[in-house]
Amino acid sequence: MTARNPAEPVLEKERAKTKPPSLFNVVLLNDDFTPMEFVVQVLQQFFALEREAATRVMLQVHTEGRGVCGVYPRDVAATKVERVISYARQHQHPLQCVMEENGT
Ligand code: TYC
Repeated sequence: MTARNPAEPVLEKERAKTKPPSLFNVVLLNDDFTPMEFVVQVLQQFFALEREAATRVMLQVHTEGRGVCGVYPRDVAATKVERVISYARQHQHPLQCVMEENGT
């Protein structure tokens, strides 16, 4: 290797500082009390799912304990979680909804 000329400036590659914004899964959790029909309506109303898709997600949550309702940027996901929980509480149901970073 030839030694570099110490009089010559060294230009180092700058690290990219901007990552694409993270996406978040909005996840519905199972419980023993919220009626299935209420969950289906929540999935239709807040996640724009057709009745069939909403029923599939509801049944997945019911049997497996949790299910992804949708994938959104951070702010949108946080608002969905807030609205779903607030709506469920207004109707006296313990339905739980959380967001988690989507690794992919
Ligand atoms: N396990 C509830 C029942 O048997 C139904 C349910 C499904 C509740 C999905 C919450 O996120 C949920 N009535």
